[in-house]
Formats: sequence, C-alpha cells, structure tokens
Amino acid sequence: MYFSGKITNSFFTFLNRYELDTSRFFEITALEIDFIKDPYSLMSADQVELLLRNIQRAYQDKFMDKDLVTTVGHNAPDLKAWGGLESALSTFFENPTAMYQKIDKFFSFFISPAPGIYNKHNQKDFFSFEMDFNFNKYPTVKQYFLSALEILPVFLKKEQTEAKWENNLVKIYHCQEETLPLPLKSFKNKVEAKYLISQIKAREIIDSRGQPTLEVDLFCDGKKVAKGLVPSGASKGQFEARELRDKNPRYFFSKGLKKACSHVQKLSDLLKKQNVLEQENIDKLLLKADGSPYKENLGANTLLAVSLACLRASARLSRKPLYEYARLKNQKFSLPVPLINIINGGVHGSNSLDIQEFMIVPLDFPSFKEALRAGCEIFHCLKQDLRSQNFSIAVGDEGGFTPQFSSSTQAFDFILSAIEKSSYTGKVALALDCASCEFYKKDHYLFEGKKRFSDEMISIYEKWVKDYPLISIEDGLDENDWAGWKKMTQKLGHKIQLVGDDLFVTQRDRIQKGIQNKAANALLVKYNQVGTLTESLSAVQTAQAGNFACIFSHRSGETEDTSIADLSVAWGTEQIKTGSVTRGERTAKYNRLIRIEEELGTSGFYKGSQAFKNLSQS
Ligand code: 2PG
Ligand code: MG
Repeated sequence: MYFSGKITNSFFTFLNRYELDTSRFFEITALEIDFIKDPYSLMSADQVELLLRNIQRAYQDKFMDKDLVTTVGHNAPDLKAWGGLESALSTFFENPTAMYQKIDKFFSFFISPAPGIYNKHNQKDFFSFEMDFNFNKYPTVKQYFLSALEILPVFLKKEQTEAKWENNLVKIYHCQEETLPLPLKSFKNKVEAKYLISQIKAREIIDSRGQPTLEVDLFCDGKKVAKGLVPSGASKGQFEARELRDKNPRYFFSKGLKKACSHVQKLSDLLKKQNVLEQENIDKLLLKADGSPYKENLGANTLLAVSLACLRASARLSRKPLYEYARLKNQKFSLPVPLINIINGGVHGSNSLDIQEFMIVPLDFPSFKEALRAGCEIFHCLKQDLRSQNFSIAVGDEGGFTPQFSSSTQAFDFILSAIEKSSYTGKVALALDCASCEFYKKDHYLFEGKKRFSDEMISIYEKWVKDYPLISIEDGLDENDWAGWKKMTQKLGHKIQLVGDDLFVTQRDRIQKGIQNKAANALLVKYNQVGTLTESLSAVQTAQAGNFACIFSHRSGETEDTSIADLSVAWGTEQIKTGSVTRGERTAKYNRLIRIEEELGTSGFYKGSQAFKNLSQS
C-alpha cells in the first residue's frame, strides 16, 4: 500500500511557508527528500504515517492549541502542494456535491492501489460513503484526509465544510452554498496588486573585471521595485551551475549576455502576475523553466538575477531592510567575522603565488566596525613594508596586494609582521583559500614547483597550523579528492576550520555527502554556484543542521550589489568573505555591514571568535 507525495509535500511546503526551520524535518526522516517534495511520488504507507507522526512530535509545539496535521490539511488550497490534482478539481467539478459524488477519484490520487468506495448516499444534511480500506494503522494520515475532505469545497470557491469519520464510514456535511458566497481563507488573503510581478527587464552591465554581467529590473504592478545583479567567478568549481555566455568572439570576447537577456524576457512572461513574496514558488518556476541539473539552458546567472530581484523586491514592498525581511525564524542578529583578503595569488593575481587568497581574521574585537578598522590598519602596515622592500603594491582581482613572493611562507611572514606593527598580535588570525583545483593535475598537486600528493599537502598544512596562527583553510584539496578531504578533516578538523568551496559548490547533496563523510567542517556560500535563493538557503540550512560553519562569499568578479552583506546577517552565517579593504565593489559590502551594525544597535553583536565552532571545541 502506498501513499502519495502530495501528503508529504503539503507538510514540507507548510513548514517552509511558515518559515519554520525545516532542518529538523530532514533529521527526522529517512525518506528521500526529493520524493517527499514530489506530489507525483509514491511512498510506503507505513513510512508516510511514521514521518507524519514525527513531524507532529517535532513541530506541534509551534501551534499551541491547533492540531498541526489538521491545520496542514485545511491549508491545502493555499499550499498548492497537490500538483495536477488542484487544477483537476476546479476543472472537472462545478460544485462540492459533484465533487463528493466522485470521491473515489479523489482518493485514487492519494492511495495506491485506490481503495474501493461503496454505499454512497446523498442525505438531506450530509453525503456519506464507506471505504474498504482500514485506516487503523494510519491514524495520522487519516486525520490529514479528514481535514482535506473538509477543505475540498474551497477549491471551488465555496465554504469549508465539516466531516466525520468513524471506522470505515465517512460523513460530509453539506456546506451552505447559498448563504456563504466567498468567505474563504484563500480569498480573504487575496494578493494585493502591489505584490504582483508585472515585468522583468534585463541589461548587460559590467563587473569589477570589466566583463559584462547581468542586471535585471523587477516591476510589480507597473512600478520598478528592485534590481538583481549577478557576480562571476574566475576559479570556478567543476560542479557549479553554469553561467550562460554568448559565444560571439567579436562581442566582449565571447562573454556577452544577449541570450541571457532574451531569456529574462521569457521569464518575465512566465512570472507575470505571480506573487513576488512567494520566493519558493518563484524559484520553483525558474528551475522548472530551465529544467537542467546545471542550469545550462537558461543559465545560473539568468536565474539568480531574477531570484535575487524578487527577494529584494519583497523586502522593499514589505518596507523592511533585506537583512530583516530575510531573517530566519529564531535567528538572533549578529555581525559576521570578515575574512579580509590582503594578498592575492593564483588566478586572482599576476604573481607566482599558488595560494589564491591570504586573509586576516579579526577575532577579538567588540564590534564589526572595530574589527574592520584593524583590518585596514594591518593592510596599511603591509603596504608600507612591501614598499620599503621594493615589492609591488599593485592589487589583484579582490583588492589584495600581488607581490612577487617566492613562497607562501614569505606571505605569512609579511602579514604577521604587519599584524605586529599595528599591535594586533593575538587578536587577529590567518586564513587561506588555496583554490587547489587550480593547481591539481590529474592525480597530484603541482604546488610551489613540486609534484605533491594529498598526504604531502596535508603535512604542509599541518606544519603551517603549528607555525602560524592559521585558523581556516578553504579548498586545501581538490573538489574530487574526497578521500584526501576525509584525512585532512581527521587530522586538522578539530583544530581549524576546513572550508569547502569548489568541493560543495553551495549544493545540498554535496554538502550532505561532506557531513556524512566528515569531509570539511564549513561551507562557503555563493549563490551563483547554484542559481536561486531558495537553493542557497537550503544549502545553508543543511550545513547548519550538520554543525558546519558558513561563510557567505562574494565572487572575484563583483558588482556594487550588497545583498551578501544583508544575507549573511539574515541567515546567521558565522563569517563573510568579501575581499580586501580596497576596491569599491568590495568596500560596498563592508560599508553595508557597518550601517547594519549601526541600525541594529544593541540587538546585534559581533561574532568574533564565537564564529569558529571548531576552534571553540578545541
Ligand atoms: C573563491 C572565490 C572568491 P572566484 O574561490 O572563493 O574569493 O573566487 O569567485 O574566482 O571563484
Ligand atoms: Mg574559494
């Protein structure tokens, strides 16, 4: 006996809609999440019953005196969690009586094989029938069906009715059709016109590397409400969602976005009249319109521009700053620790350093602003030292210096000396982004002129951790080197943060794999690696449920957009990575955080060393 994913999807959608933390949902089920969210899937009746009981146990306390299962059933019309059944209901039945007469059809959408329905009777006050399916083993599912039966008339714009179910006999009381024209929940909540998307327009703008990138304007009810701007990476992960670029070598050297702009035009038609506040629904429509695993049809850049514009528009129309509008339930406001990139190498610099980012981490400070001040002072001391020793003070893609150093340790020594000169020794730690995929060659790493295997790279990192105040290493090993990551985590995971960027590419399945295999202990979050805000949030929540720290991150090709600053506060990511303290596209995010901190006053606090979960355990 099987029950439909329409039931489980209702619960999943409901919890999301009410902004409840769904990470517990993932913990309590052994069922495949994709099945649970698919209204067309079928799952064993026992499993569904067990899941519903567990959900009730886990979340009932949020609903005080209302029964959670009944509430979910009664919300069916608003949830739109039954897939094709919803449109079938309103297309095939003119009135509730006709609907209940064909109740076998209704159950055949939910139970497989479909139960037999017999002894149908239409009495003066009620309609009754009997079912040859015994629900003794499935009381929670039965409760759900009962409330779903009561709400069925609402699909036909009629009043909710009352049903009773004893043993196999079900009685549905006729609703007062004439006296109650439209006093319905879903119609009471009729969406105000100001929230309805009317148009989305796209254009090419340029990013911080002088490459074209996408910007969209989102209009609701004919008024321009918000923009969505898209960043772009240089050291991209193999499993990232794809950026769509035109292949015309005579136009921006094959980086043009004319096709992406024309896709936005199509999405504008698709999303017309959609409620902009329903982010999950919008993102679902975007994903469906693309229909490919790596978003290669419409492009992750196209999807992100629209998804982000919708979120920004929702905040604006709700008259809330983005960090407040997007705040997760029960999320206390705090300011993330900045990982400030002061020396650039790898594909971000023109020097010969293999490590892509050398960062400083201000830990012991009372506020974000003070932490950032320390970062700036260290930056200036470093600049002075470089100049006095005849090194270049030119900066790379992310605003850090790009001196011709001969090794990584030379970079460490310079940075430590700058920390000391600015009197921050002991208060500021170091972090790296090795971006090792860039120097991984088939089965080994070509690091600082020598061929090295995973174990050797791990030994190098162990030595660095011993010799320097290094507390975080991102992408120390390649995105496919899972065995190496496991070993590295065993050896270093209790001492320092091991961050997966190219390893996880902000994608839930890869993060789950990392959590299960104890590979890495932190997630770098980049929304353009996955495409939509809903998917990005799901990545963050998966990481948080697995006790991984999260670092919201910019890309090396950036714009003046500051959404990542707000979202790092809203989603409670422990840290933020947004480059050096120079270059407007980087300082825009830092300055936004200064303003947020000021707005929050005493209701926000600077995370400092609390941001490093693995450190506080050691
Ligand atoms: C990284 C990022 C950002 P890119 O590797 O973490 O610093 O670089 O955007 O080039 O992938
Ligand atoms: Mg990286």
